[in-house]
Amino acid sequence: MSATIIDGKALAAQVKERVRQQVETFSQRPGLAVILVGDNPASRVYVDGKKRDCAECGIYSEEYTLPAQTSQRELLELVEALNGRADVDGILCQLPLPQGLDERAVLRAIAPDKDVDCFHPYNVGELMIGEQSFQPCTPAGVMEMLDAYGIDVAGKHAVVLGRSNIVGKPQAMLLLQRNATVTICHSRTPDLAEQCRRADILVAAVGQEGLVTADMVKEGAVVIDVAMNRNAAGKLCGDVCFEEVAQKASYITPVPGGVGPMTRAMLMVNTLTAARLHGKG
Ligand code: L34
Repeated sequence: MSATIIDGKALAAQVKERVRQQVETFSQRPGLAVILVGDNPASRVYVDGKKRDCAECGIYSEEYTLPAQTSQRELLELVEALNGRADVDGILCQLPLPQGLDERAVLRAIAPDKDVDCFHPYNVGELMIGEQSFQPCTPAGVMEMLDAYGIDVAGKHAVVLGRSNIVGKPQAMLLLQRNATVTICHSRTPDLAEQCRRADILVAAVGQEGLVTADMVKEGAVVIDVAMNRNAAGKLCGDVCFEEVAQKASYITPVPGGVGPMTRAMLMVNTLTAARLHGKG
């Protein structure tokens, strides 16, 4: 069997086109503020992509590029100022933050109704009870991919590799909301390969090149690769050994061109949602 490749780039374009059409019907333009602290080159690429997406969707965007030496206080003051602005519906502070800045405090400072990442504890709590306004972008992008390819989640066994607050944990929640039976595996899981082999849907979000090999995948499983690693040659790659796993899986996502563009597309959806919350729709 050779897997169908899930085209995240094409799907992201469709999602963004839907957002663009919605924006056209709004009385006021949705706005997104993106904060980038320090000079992480990967973050630079992602933030540039997000600004491009905003332009494509007709969403107003502004970027705040701050030096790595920025103080906690300055950063919190910026967030506060953005919280108070009616033209800014969404606020995103790109992670990771440089050493010395308190990520937790910054994420808590963003007004929950502008928290388009869905990282504020209030929104994380809402997600936990299934009443969320926002869905975290990367896990939501994965769900959108499954839906778009007609992959039924209910009753399936989903195995999530990784338990980060950004991906693993919220991904498990979204899968659970859709009636999957969910197993979360992590660095202390003793029988990782065995757990993976039980997965109908396997989501890898660890950040370790070559982690998922073909022997860990059940014949016909759906394999979603969330990771964004650079290999020794400087090439982007995920956690999954793509070529060999594609021989066994029914569906598989590539890196790049898979979950990454979908993460960005879902940010546009969340910004639209925020603008609706603010009465612009
Ligand atoms: N606050 N921080 C906050 N929100 C987020 O949602 C993120 N994330 C993660 C890192 N930090 C964050 C992102 O934006 C990861 N992430 C992200 C976004 C976009 C892409 C990858 C990760 C992406 O566009 N990937 C492209 C390739 C980009 C390249 O050439 O380097 C792809 O095709 O996968």
